Amino acid sequence: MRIVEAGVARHTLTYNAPIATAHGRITERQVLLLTLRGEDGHTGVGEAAPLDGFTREGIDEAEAALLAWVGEDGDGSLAGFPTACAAVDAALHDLAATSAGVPLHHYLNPESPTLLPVASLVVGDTPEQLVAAAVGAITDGYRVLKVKVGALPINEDMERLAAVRQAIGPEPAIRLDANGAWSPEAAPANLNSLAGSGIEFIEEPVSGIPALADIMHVSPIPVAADESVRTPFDLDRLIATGGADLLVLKPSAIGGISVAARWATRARSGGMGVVVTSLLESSVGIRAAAHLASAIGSLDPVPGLATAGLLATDLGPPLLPEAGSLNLA
Ligand code: OSB
Ligand code: MG
Repeated sequence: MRIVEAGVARHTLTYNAPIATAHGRITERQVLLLTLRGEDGHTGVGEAAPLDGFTREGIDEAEAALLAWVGEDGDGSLAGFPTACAAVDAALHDLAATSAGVPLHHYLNPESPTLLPVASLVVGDTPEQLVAAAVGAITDGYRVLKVKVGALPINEDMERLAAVRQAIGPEPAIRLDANGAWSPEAAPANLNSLAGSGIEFIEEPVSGIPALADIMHVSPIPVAADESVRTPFDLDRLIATGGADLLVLKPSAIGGISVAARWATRARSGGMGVVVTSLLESSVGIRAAAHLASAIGSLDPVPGLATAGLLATDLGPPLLPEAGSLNLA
């Protein structure tokens, strides 16, 4: 459809509590909202959400790329700007689905489910706060929790996880994310000490594809690659080295839902499972990722898309899970 109007606006997202990762604490960040209006009067929205340590470009570069794309100046190429590309891809898909009068996941795949169970990212500085968050998530209906590790000494992570497992019982799944914090030397022992808490998988226990491939063969916990894979070359390399059991797909970080769908096909044919997750962006970005997850049947492991509840300011209608699932109707 012909686009008759396009706008780019900067917004600040804030979080209810700082989110500690091994790359530092996330407290506040800027994102870009792209709004497109088609000649039929319908609008489509997409978000560009660069995040220090997780995306190649920053907010200024993403903004310049989007302005060049909507404007007449420059060639408007989005190559090299995956977060800007994700915004354009999402906005065009949103517009197409809205014009067709169907939810995006149905537009992409008429057989795809409307209810999407998701994992809850639970955060807490002290073991007590973490346990309270975990118990709260289980009470809310989540069956899968995610906990960040690697920012503290391993014995503290062990204690935190043992306390969470004790509090929630054996049934719910717990997945971990070390964001590449551990050295290749320390990782095997760390993985062995956490395995006792019954772990679904761990993202980025070490950093880089060669190190992931080495650790995967000795890890008692399935290994997922996330920020070590940011280009198609990385993906080819990961598949060729058999470097991970699972691939974490963040559409917002890798160029959007079309790119994520292609990478999912590649990863699956390489024998890997895929997990669609958020980049802690607003509900605009989470919504695109959720519809994609449904459309490609990325349901096991469940997507990590329950992060709108962590936002103190959001864009558009919040996409909040109910009883542990997102409703995409
Ligand atoms: O490493 O997975 C990550 C959010 C922003 C930046 C990096 C990451 C995340 C998440 C999203 O953890 C939540 C999830 O994966 O469940
Ligand atoms: Mg991760």
